[in-house]
Amino acid sequence: ASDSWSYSGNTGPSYWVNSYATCGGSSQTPINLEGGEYDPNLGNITFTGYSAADSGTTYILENNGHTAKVGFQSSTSMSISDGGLSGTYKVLQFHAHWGRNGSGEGSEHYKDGKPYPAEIHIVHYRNSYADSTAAVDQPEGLAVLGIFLEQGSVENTKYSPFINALSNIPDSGQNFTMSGFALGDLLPSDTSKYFRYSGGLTTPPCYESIVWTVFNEPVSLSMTQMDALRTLNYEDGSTMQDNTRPLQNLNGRDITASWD
Ligand code: 1SD
Ligand code: ZN
Repeated sequence: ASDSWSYSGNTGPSYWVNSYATCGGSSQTPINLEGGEYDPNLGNITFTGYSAADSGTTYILENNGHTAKVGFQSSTSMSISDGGLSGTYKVLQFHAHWGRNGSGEGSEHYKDGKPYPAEIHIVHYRNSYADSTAAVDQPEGLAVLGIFLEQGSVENTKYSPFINALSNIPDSGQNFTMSGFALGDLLPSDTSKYFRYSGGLTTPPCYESIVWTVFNEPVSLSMTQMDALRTLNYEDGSTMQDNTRPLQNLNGRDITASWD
């Protein structure tokens, strides 16, 4: 990627605000998720088209210099609704953030003051907009699902299509057309328990346009699967890791929870 921002040095997170003023806003992401107040209006999210591969779109895996991302064409039928969302949101892409090993920090959100070693983001845009570009800077234009990853002792075969394809995109700018798989395979088994708050993109230009949902239950990957993320390289050839923005201030925002 030829973007001028990165995760370290003089183009790192503390400098983003110089080129992207919104990164200095008061509703930024990520945050520590703690003390969420039960909101009975946050019922189960409805996942449409998540349970099988979508034959109407292509799954394009890309090393964009900041993350490993799987992008979908606008023809996808995959979407989410309900769960307190005001409308239907179509899937755009998913990607990951991770640290330097499988046991330490690496997630963007924290839970109760603690990070997980990695985090998946499934990005959706509101279907009342013509496309994701129109939605990306609008209030509630995007809805992102955050999934904490932890390291366990067994291979998670549901994640294998994504993890095993990473070997095709070691370097920035590379992409690879994957076989389809069920997006629902990325979700934790219990999707009824989640946190909700208003925030933004964790990357420049940091638009405050995201309805954030972060699931309480993490998903477990094996050490080998976690390590596969670190076989990718940044544009300068160094190992892609610690692609996480530091915690941002809550500034009085409400964090709500879907469960008691
Ligand atoms: O980092 C992603 C960025 O790549 C883009 O997908 C953006 C939405 O357009 O979202 C951020 S994030 O907040 O999901 N990390
Ligand atoms: Zn992200």
